[in-house]
Amino acid sequence: MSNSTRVDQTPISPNGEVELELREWLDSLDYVLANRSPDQVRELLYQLHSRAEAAGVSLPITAKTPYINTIPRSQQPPYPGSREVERRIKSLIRWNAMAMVVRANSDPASPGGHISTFASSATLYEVGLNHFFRAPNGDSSGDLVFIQGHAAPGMYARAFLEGRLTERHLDNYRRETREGGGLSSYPHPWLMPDFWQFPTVSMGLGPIISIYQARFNRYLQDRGLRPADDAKVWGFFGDGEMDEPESLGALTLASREQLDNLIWVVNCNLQRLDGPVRGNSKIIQELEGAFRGAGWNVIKVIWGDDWDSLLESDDEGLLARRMGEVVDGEMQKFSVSDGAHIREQFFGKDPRLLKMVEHLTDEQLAKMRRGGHDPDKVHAAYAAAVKHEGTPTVILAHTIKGYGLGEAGEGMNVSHQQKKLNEDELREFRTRFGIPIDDDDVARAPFYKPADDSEEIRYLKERRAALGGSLPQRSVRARPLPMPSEELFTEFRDGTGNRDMATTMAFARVLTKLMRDKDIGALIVPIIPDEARTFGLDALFRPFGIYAHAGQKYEPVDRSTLSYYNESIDGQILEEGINEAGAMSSFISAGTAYASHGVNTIPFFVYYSMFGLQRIGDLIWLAGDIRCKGFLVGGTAGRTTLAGEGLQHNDGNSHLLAYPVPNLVAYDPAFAYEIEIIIRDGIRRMYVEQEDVFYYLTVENDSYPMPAMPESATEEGILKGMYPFRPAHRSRKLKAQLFGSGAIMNMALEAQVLLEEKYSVAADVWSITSFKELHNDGLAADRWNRLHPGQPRRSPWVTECVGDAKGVFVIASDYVKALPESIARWFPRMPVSLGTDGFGRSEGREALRDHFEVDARWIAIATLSALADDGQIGHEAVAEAIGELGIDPKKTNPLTA
Ligand SMILES: Cc1ncc(C[n+]2csc(CCOP(=O)(O)OP(=O)(O)O)c2C)c(N)n1
Ligand SMILES: [Mg+2]
Repeated sequence: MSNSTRVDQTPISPNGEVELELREWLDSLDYVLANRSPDQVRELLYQLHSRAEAAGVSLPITAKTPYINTIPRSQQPPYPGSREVERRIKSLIRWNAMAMVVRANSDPASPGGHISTFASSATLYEVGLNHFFRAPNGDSSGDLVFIQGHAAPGMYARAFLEGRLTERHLDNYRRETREGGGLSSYPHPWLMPDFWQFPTVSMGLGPIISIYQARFNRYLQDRGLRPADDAKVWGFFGDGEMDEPESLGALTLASREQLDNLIWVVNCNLQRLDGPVRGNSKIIQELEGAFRGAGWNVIKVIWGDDWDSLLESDDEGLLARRMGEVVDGEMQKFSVSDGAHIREQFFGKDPRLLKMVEHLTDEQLAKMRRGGHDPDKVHAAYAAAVKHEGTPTVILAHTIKGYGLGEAGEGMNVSHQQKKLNEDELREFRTRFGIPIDDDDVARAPFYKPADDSEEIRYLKERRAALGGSLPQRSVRARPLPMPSEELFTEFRDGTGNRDMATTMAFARVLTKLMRDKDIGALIVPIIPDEARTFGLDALFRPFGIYAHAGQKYEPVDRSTLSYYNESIDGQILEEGINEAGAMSSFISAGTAYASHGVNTIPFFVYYSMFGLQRIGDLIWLAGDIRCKGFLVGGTAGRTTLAGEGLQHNDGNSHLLAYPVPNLVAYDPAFAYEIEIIIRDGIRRMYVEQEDVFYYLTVENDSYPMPAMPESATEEGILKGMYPFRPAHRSRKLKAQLFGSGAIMNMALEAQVLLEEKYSVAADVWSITSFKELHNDGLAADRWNRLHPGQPRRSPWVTECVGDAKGVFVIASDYVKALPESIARWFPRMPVSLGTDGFGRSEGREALRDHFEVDARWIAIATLSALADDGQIGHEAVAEAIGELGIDPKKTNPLTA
């Protein structure tokens, strides 16, 4: 090895004198280690450290410990099971997992798959599944286990041995549409709702949601919604995955909240997809520093038992130092090198190290395992983690990517993409893991399952039975809710008279009533990332409390005010701070409690609408996959309705971004009664009918008198996305249909008056509550018609509503024009779309609506222009109106402004 790769070149003993002193100090330490308790030794070291600091000798601040196992052999508990039978089971699982991927790749469709992740983590899972992870059983929710997405083949292979999956399932891995059902590439509850609990394959999301899941489990207990238990959340993640900001972003929350119900296992195979995670340094050490610094209990599992005696005889710490100085890029090389190379390059650094291993053959040296492949070491770490109190634990387990694949990819940079094994490689794998498959057969990579009464299968089943059942496993444990009282949703049917009210206030009112309801109240989980005061939800602080496991250890400065910051252990509100990703993670935990805990909690996550679908869109996608329920509420919505805040805050995008999430039902309501009806129907669909959908609702801070629900309106229309709100006051020759959405509805109503009074156009006004619902409905009708030729046509709801409507059509919303465009083809003639494409501005509402061309005047001009195009009026009339209404035709296009 070249000198340049050494991390620390300070010699341990520059001269004999210092060496002697060191010896004496170490002897003293050995003495107290042998005769005092660990606490006493700790105190002694602390005093020494303080004395040195006081004398001006500061030690570098480091949260890192030497590059050796945290748990020495002397503290390892005995292994509770049969290592031999478990090894055989694990080999069978390894084989079948590998065979699945290899066979999938001989399929002409070549659907791919990954071998190397599970190959590196098989021991980590098997020790857990044989001895630790408890399945939901009876009243107990069991442990919640997040499985690394790319390790999915290992879980399928195990379920195959258990008899939960058939050979056909395995053959249909990544061929999900095949007859008999297939297996999804990765953990997706949407695709395999009885099997997978947590989607984990978008890296970084599993880590953050697991933290909030552990916290939510506490919340349920602290609020008396679940009995207290010792269940754990286990999170298995990749070392490369730790680079995602979401992975490490919430570590301090976990320690602050003392989540000792949370255990992470980071599979440190030192590799990601393209190459080493940290070629030039050490990922395990870096992570140890980050986790310890964040207050976690860190257990390093680096070396297997064949290193124990070497480390025990390493009196001078030479070996530990050598282990600590080898960078990961080189460590990866050692994992694939022969013994002679390891002897020369690793131990050859110091003659004393060479001497340590002179009794070992090259073959023995090459076989010395990493800790993550040693069940004893892994078991010791898990046993310590489940016992640990007061903080979360992370286990940093050193493994080798592609372990067992031999030449085919073990420890190689290409390992992650390795999907094929040639015949020799298959034979070698088979022999190494002792799978009873003949030479003639091995090339087919057949699946192998021993008889049901074989020792392996019996053992595997017995272990799972003792732990409550199979894992992974998902089931809906909650019973449907009864429909909440109708009174909760009728306050605004008659409007607010002359009293101004914003839709945000109307929403806050509905939420408060729900929370006060004796039946459903306790199930409501309001989640707010530091914007409660913005949305007027601070009034909830005092009566309902902000959840804090520690209670409130201080008197809040605003104690004397009505909406003081009231933290309490059974507080109902989750106030997440400036942290939309964390708040969304809480939403997901609360919105899936119907499955994971059998509790129908109903989350309402209220946030600045621009920081939702845009900022944390991938978490919202995950919420769809995991069949999350609840209401996302985008406050201060609408590009022109939120005044002053400007480009980064003015949301005209989110409703378009809601389109691709298939089970997200999105509404942009204008009036209070619409909100009541939408929320009531949401609760009915999600919690009474148990549909796997969730809701997105935008609310705004523009205040105006909330009208009574007009006679023309129907609940069906409100929920389907469109209904007639106000017909023209009188009949005219010129006719128009105006459509408004959200706060822009008021602009359409103003335009109605303007058109009638100034331009003799009779306009009917419609409220559009959901472009997305109208779009989906139209697509479904089109599809049905296409597939049922000759049968009576189905009409989209849009056509149903406006098929016979007269005149020209103009649609205006506070969102991008793609929304009205998406429903345009179901109108009897092409409508004009007005919307807010372009970057926002800090301005007042009126100026913004002029800038984006969505105010009453612009709606009127669009109407007149359409009438002129239709030959009903002259173009000069439009030109005149443009002048009259003070519209500047030379104004720049807001799209590019
Ligand atoms: C957000 C995201 N980006 C990229 C990927 C593609 N990807 C899948 S696995 C992988 C490498 C994973 O490395 P690591 O976390 O170390 O896991 P290992 O397989 O080594 O255990 C990448 C980049 C992804 N799944 N998600
Ligand atoms: Mg890795």
